[in-house]
Amino acid sequence: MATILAAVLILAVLHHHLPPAEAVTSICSSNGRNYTEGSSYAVNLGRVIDSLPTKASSSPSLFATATVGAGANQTVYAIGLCRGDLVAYTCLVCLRSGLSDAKLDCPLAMDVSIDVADTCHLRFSNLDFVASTNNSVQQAFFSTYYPTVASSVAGRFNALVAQLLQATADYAASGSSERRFATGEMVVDEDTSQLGGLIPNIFATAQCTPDLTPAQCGACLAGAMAEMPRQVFPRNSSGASFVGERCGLRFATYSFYNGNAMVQLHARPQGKKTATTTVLITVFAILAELLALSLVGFWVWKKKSSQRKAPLFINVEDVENFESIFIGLSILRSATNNFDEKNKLGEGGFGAVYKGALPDGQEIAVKRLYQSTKQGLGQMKNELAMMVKLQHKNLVRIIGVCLEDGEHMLVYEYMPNKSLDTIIFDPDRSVHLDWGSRFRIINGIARGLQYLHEHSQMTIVHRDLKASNVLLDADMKPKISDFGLAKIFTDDQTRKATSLIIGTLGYMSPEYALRGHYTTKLDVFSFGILVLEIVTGRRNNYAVNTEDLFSLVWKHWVEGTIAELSDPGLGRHYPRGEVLKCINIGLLCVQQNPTDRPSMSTVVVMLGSDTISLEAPYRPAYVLNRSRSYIDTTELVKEPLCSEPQSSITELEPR
Ligand code: ACK
Repeated sequence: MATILAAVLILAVLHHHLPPAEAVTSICSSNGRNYTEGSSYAVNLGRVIDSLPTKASSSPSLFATATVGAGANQTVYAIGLCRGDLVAYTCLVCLRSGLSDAKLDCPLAMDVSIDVADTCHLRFSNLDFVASTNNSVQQAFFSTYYPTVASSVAGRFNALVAQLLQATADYAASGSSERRFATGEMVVDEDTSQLGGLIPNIFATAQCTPDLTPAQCGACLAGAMAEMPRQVFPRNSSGASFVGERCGLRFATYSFYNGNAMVQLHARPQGKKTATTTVLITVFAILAELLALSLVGFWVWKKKSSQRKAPLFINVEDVENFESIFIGLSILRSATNNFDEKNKLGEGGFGAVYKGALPDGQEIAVKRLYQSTKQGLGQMKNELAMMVKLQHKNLVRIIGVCLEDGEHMLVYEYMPNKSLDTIIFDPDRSVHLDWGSRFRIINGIARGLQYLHEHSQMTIVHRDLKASNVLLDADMKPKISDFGLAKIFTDDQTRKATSLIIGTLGYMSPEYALRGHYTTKLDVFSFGILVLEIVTGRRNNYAVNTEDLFSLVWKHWVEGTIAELSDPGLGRHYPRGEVLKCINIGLLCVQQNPTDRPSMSTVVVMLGSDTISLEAPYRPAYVLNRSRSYIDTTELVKEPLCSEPQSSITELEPR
């Protein structure tokens, strides 16, 4: 219990101070104008979407503008800019995924500004903002992975950040780099431990659109810098990005850019007052490095950056409001009418879930752990640890925790449309799920997984993705839930193995089911099954010994009769090309060899593009050694594992 509390306290500290952040942030402009499908604006926007990513990524400055069409509210103005340390391919993938996100996040909006994981920036609008050098639509973002700085050292930390940003901004604006981009590092040699917290090295980037003159760039960055004391510094955040149309700044306590810092500062112990500035003119070296990196794809880059962990320098004593994540038992009792059976939503691994409403009216789902299941407790702890660190629109949000009177409960946002399996496998409900909704659900799940695998500061494998672990909100947006089995991969791990295979039979990849090996490709496999289930409305009923769904799909795929398999609930009117694309992607995801399965980033790009030609899948093969002992999480409620020795879930070193 003490350990749980300690973990919870630390996690609570993190949670309380971290505002939600997502890998892709789309700002649907408040000018509020929408276009209609088929309008000139829609056609022109389609042209921009098709051309802008290629144009920007193939330009040496990784920047492009577009003006397509003529006439008010028919012309589309757009810009696309990638971070200056990227290579063309990474830039292309980033811009494409940003635009496909924009269509999902701001459907039919005429004016959208998009920031993709601090990696590229886009805006399109019916207004001619391209001619102006105003840094409009500027906003500060705070990622979930920036821990809070202990308040006793925050003043010093912010001062160092300001110094570093200024030097980096000056260098970007100086015109030394064609890309109007600079990277910086503050090497902190001072020991501030007596103040109650250590300050790690700080990293920064500054960038303007390359069409600005050095003076315009300097003025733009100065404007962004001026916002820092108001928008950023009061939050005591160890990182932030300040993004605008024409220029932006970012800092963090881990290196998030490629190559060496162009500007390096040294912070020496205070009193000596010798902050020396060494500007390293390393442009040629960096260009050479970028060239060498040019064959490395987006996922590799993201993985590399995700492996650089933000150092933790939180001072627990320093945080006043850690209680905020705790919700009192009495509150939850009254929220659920004393856990009335009528409020029971169902039972999941290790506990029952109840619907409730907090005093402020917020609807919640309370997962109440069955008493004394050691493994259940482990999973709950795991889930809590994951969920407070992860925030994404396609992951279910945790609201609080209750640990009173021997009760262990997790409180989530309530998802009124229940889990996906209650719809897609129910002929009465599935008729109401048209193709558009299904495609949005597939996209959302893909993005949630992409975030887990590649966009967060850690690599996380969910390990139990299935239709019943995808919940649907009021707008039928999907959110991945149940992180009890999820695992974090550390820096040097690309694969893990476990002696106890826990998961759900129909969704397990062969290498996991047979040998306990798992990588992110385990989730990709489960995702593939899920896609095939969503398209066909059929369950992959491996567990009951019927034909595997993917064998059935494969048979129809090669015979060219796949239409026979699509869910009758879809009716006759659905875009056949998109359905076929999803089946193709589903089949690629369930390839026997994990390396033949695409990464989730690739899946997201494939889903968002109508022009990329997909690889043809090999025949998916699956051999399950039934003599191995499995624990199917769907069975856990009926067979609680109270006596399961803790050692059996210890991870083994990769073989
Ligand atoms: O399929 P369902 O209706 O959706 O039944 C299961 C049940 O609890 C056991 O897991 C439901 N459930 C779980 N979490 C939530 C949530 N956050 N909001 C609504 N229902 C939930 C799930």
